[in-house]
Amino acid sequence: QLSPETPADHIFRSKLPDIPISNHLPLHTYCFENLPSLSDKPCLISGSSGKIYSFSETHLIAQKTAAGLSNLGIQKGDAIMILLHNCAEFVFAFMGASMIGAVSTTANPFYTSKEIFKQFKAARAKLIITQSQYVDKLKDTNNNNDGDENFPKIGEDFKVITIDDPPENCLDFSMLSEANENEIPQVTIHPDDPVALPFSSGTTGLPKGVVLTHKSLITSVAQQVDGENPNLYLTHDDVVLCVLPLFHIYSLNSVLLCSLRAGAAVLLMQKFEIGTLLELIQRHKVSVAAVVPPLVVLLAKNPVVAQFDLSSIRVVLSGAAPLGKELEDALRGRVPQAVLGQGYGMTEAGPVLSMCLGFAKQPFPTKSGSCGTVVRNAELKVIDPETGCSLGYNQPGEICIRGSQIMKGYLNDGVATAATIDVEGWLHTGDIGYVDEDDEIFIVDRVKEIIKFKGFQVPPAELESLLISHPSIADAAVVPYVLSNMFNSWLTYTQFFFFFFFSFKYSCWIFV
Ligand code: 4UU
Repeated sequence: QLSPETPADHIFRSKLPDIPISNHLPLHTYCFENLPSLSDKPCLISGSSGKIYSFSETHLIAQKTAAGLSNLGIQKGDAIMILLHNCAEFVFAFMGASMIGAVSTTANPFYTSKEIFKQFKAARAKLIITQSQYVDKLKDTNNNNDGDENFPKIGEDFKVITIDDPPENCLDFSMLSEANENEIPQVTIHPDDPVALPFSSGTTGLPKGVVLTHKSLITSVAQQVDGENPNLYLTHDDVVLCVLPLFHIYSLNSVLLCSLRAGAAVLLMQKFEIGTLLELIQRHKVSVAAVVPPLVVLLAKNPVVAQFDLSSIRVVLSGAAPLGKELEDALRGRVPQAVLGQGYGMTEAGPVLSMCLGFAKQPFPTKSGSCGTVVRNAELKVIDPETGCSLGYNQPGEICIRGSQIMKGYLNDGVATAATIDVEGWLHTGDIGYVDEDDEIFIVDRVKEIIKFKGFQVPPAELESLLISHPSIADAAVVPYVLSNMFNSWLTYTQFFFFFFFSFKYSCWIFV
């Protein structure tokens, strides 16, 4: 509903018609809705071991994991932390938690002890699922946490489960995956209950918990893969590359959840190595590759790529950072048979705002450099950052999105939520872009603080607070500075000016 002050809002919509979305269901029920017709089809393929889990096996182990989590005392509304690289156990844990109405907060296993516990405490998590090699970071040793007396202790204050041989006081993942699936407690899940809690700093400040509900994630997945003409057409015969980390919402949503829903197989790669990646693409005939621009650089420019057969790839989806036309053209030379395009996402937006319509079942022509068209069942507007007035075609301004897919809000942070989602339900992205006359979105700049490195968020506020905790540092400002492609885009031009501005103001430079 429009308020009287904004009668002339120019709202952009998808070229695809709206569809009915089953967002009254719990996420796991929605994702496995087509299980009867998929049962023996490959669902998860482990890149390292070659082990294949069918859809029915994946569903059953997720159910067992749900029962196992419940046996360990995890109840509806509780949070668990998944601190894993891509592996089948990640999927069992995430879906298992959903089945008992619990929430998964996902984190990078490479985080420092401090980073992990900041998120762990903010999420009030009760349990961590990880690998034995990271357990040392979960102990109060090596002054990890400045001698904090309230530092939580493994086994006493929280449980640690490892997917390999458990160290002292930790439990083996088989405690979960071999539990009796008939012991899953009966829970009623409301569409507005949280299911995922990724952390993001959004447009400003430190990382905050982003509350994504069953409804938001189902809506986002449906916007991509449901309907007679899905925006991202995935079939039962597709093998989707999962090299981007599942702890980030891009891979969790657009790779894992979309593939589960659409009945495509997911090829899980635990860690990135170019030779192994190419070998796996060739061996498993990967047909859909979700990537980020630094990976596009490798695929487009690394000479080793020419030695592999990549002819199975029919779709390359790039997202999380800008992809220049030159790079896209260079990649086209390597995979001439594939449709290349972008998705544009933001954790808080559920995350997908727009997706290339060249990926649709009945595709539309698209331009390189575009981030796609706004997803269906959603509204997008571009506003003048000064006046807040909505702008028409080809006029750059702040991109805002509205729809059932966006986050419920930041965890326990009403102020930050109100600064991001306005009273009319518009989520303000902090990205500057425009929509051209063919409804394609182009991002040209950012008005938010966040720096992105290899598609990952680097919140300047976090580095600044770390710097000023040093007794000899009075104040600090962290700005991005990309030497190699400084003159390639308007984005980096702006960064360049910022860099000079701060260089004069402060005498200490941090390069990100
Ligand atoms: C220019 O990066 C993400 C999510 C990305 C995503 C998800 C599902 C991409 C495709 C997909 O299918 O989330 P965050 O929260 O880590 O970072 C959000 C920010 C955006 O606000 C924007 O500044 O990352 C930037 N960004 C992009 N920038 C994301 N995608 C793009 C893009 N081009 N394609």
